[in-house]
Amino acid sequence: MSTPFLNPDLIRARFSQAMSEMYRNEVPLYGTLLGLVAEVNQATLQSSPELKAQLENTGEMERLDAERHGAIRVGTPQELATIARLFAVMGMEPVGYYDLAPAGVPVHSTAFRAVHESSLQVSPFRVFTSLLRMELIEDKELRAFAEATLNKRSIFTQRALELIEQAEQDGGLSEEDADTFVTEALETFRWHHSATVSLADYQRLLNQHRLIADVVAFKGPHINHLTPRTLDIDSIQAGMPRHDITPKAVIEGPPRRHCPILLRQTSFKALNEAIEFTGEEAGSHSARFGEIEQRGVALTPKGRALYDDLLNKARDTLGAFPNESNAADYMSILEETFTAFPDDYTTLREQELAYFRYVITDKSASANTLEEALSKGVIVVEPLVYEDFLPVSAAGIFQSNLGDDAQSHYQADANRDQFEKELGRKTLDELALYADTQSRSLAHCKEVLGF
Ligand code: OOG
Ligand code: NI
Repeated sequence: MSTPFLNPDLIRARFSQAMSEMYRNEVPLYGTLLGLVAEVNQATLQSSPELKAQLENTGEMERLDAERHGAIRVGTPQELATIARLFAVMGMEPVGYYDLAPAGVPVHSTAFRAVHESSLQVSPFRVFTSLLRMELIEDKELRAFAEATLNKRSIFTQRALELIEQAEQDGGLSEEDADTFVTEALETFRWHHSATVSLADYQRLLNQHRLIADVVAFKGPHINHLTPRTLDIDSIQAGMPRHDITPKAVIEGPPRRHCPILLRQTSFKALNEAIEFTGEEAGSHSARFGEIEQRGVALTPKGRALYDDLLNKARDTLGAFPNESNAADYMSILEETFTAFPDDYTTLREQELAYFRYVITDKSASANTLEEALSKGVIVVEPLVYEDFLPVSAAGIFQSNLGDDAQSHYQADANRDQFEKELGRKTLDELALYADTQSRSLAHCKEVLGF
């Protein structure tokens, strides 16, 4: 039966495309970056037929060019709860909880994304969404000012709010309404050249924390970066200076490997942009930056524990926060430390370190056990791509564009319960989602081959 509604996955795909176009117009350097990424991806596919085949088999090839994530920072629980409803219209749910306070950033976050493998294939678009932790503004008077300022703003258009409600009540949006929704929703993420506060108040907020000024002083949660996916992040890191882009000192995440795991990321510094403050005072603000990511296989809890352990070891060995002066040392320590992490898919699977999709190659064949089917080649395994984020890496990305003054630590504890209360629902456990996808693929194989 056909429904009168446009599939939420297609709304998300259209929204992601519209967001990319808006950002390309607003930040031309993002367009430059997309060009570089397309060039490197092309070259990587040409030189690695094995990788090309893997991406074709898993359907990742089709999503590669459309693949990106973005990030926003909201100011109040109401904004967070409504953002969750807005993303739900596009089939995006809050996955994971990230506490950034230990890294000196006064926010906690989740990632809105599609959760089912078939939806991810249509559009893997994700938005890393942070909520300002008001209680971490130490200066009471400034906190009251921030609260009052945020309570005055409304970050959604009237029409967007109406369409969210309509989608909730009717169970979806017609194609025409969906297109209006995309246009209206986009307004929330737009950059504004004018601030809602005076230059003096902006500076008071900035002195407390650059991120607090970014959240409080503007009309809405402008998208602060959009991140394309590359197949070779080391080439991008090396290629950026040739395009007059200066990358951050180190690539976050695991080192370069034969079988990529989790997520590697690099970024370039935020642009300094002219802003008009209230009273027609001229000033500037930097918030928007560029980022590139390379995704690898999702890890099981056991694999993730090993990753966290090795990353901590590498950082302890370095004995300092990775920066320009120790970047080469850090990269070689990281490679050396991660030799303890198996680097072939067979071992990763056998030791239950990573998640895979089981795919039948010959439906007419028979097998008595999974291992038999695998050894006969009747079933092959393909790595499941990691769809989420990494807290230590996210902290590094925040810090690279917030400046050195942000390398403090907040003493506050993580507060997932509070976050979920304000969000209006629970966040999903990302590891359970990968386990579900893996078991669905296995169940299908068993059903067809009858073992
Ligand atoms: C988000 C930083 C984190 C990532 O990819 O880890 C992030 C922000 O700066 O708002 O985007
Ligand atoms: Ni990012």
